[in-house]
Amino acid sequence: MKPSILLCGAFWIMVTSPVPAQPGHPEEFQKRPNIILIVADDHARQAVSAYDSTLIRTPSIDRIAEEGLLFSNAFVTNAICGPSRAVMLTGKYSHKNGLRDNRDRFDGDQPTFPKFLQETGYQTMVIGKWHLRSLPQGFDYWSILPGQGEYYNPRFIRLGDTVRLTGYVTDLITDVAIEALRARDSSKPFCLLYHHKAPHRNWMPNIPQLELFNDRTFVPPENFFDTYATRSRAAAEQEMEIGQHLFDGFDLKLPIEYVRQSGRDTAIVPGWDAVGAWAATLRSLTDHQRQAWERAYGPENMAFVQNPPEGRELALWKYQRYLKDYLRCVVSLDENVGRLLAFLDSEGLSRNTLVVYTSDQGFFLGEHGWFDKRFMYEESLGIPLMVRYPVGIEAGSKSDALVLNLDLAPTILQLAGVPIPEDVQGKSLVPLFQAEPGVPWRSSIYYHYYEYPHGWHAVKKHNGVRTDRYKLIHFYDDIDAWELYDLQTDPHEMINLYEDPGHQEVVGQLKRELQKLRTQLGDEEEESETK
Ligand SMILES: [Ca+2]
Repeated sequence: MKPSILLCGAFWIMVTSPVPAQPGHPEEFQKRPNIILIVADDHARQAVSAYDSTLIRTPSIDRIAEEGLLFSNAFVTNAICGPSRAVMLTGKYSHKNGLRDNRDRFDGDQPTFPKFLQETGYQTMVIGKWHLRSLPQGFDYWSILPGQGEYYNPRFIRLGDTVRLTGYVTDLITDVAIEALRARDSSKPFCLLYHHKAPHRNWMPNIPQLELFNDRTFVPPENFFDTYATRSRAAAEQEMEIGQHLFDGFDLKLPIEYVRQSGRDTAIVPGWDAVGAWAATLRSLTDHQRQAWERAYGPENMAFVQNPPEGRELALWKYQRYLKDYLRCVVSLDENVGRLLAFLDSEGLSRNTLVVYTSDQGFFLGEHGWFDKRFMYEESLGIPLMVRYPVGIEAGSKSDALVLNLDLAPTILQLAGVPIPEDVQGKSLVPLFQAEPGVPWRSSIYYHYYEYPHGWHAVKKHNGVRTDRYKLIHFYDDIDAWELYDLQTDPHEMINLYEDPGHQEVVGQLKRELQKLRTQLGDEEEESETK
């Protein structure tokens, strides 16, 4: 065990915090903090105004950063849903926690941070998205969405019993979370995993947001019509283009009769009944909900059906519909985060509660022409990450350290005063809570994506390394291709420099770094899988 992690969190805060102790409240420095881990699903940094206010304002989420610490270089180790959640729970890479892709089932018998907290006196709860196939372990209370969950009138599995609630999923997850906090055992610190479905596909907004942005036309990213020149065929061979791979019904909400007649949706993902899924979703709405939807989408849908755009115009039409629905879901998410923060204020809990906001990965909002995630490119690799902990973090702090979702478990354990097990691969972020220069930190991150050829969107297996300036990616399996990007001169990753004579030294350094990380982290399986 490393010496630094023997320090209990509360003690560490007492000895190193530059935040002065509040007169009359010395006891709060002795307390174990409450913990709330907010995880959105597929929430891109481009849609969090603390990072970028071009598309949208997210005042409640931003509040966490304004009153705490914003990480500008936070990433995932494997940009896909279930695997990222498993990484957060265990502090271990996918090859160690066993959940490499969404097909795998999480082995709930393994150690997780909620289990350690529960064993050491925390009241532990998980509410909302879970998506790990096995049921939660290590929680005193849980109420989770089955699988991907539903936006309207969703089912929850509450301590093993399935119940269906009427309403909108983001509101309901918040209602259940606040209810659970009200009913908590206040003699114990609590740890709440507050996990949203939004803004995951199929981006169904809540009724109050259905017509939001109707008067706006969003400007697509400059590389929306990317031709994938200079890159390996991995980029060109994906199946996640807004222009081609969104379902007309399930994703774009075009009328079901039109979708049935065109027959296009049935060919996009063979074996998945996209039309049936959309019809079932519409049937699950109440009369009131269906009428609101008809009012909101009806006129624009009618105009589309009467005169369908083609070619580039069609791709741009899809981009507007996709992005607006995505952002509408984010607005509701932001409002509900605001509700939870207001509840903490009203209960006097804000000061001694660590609040973390993040997403299970980033997302493409039209960059390279795409939706979805998976690639090691910046938009899906990067995540929003901000932490608020007034006892130990000065408001308005910022960090550009290379941090990972892998680091959340050890961070939470340290703050809770629980020794971090030696086999945890993440690093506690607590040393970064104080804006002191010279904190020893990692200079590169390691990434590995596995879901190919099974699974959706045809993104090839790849691993890679990213430093503060460069990124080297190796696509393997039915391909053997390398890509190198200079993020300083090419932040949108359009120019693959792998073959560039001027970059061979960098290539060599990064290959050595990649090999070093794979050895250190015990991830040597790639060769045996390469065909
Ligand atoms: Ca996700």
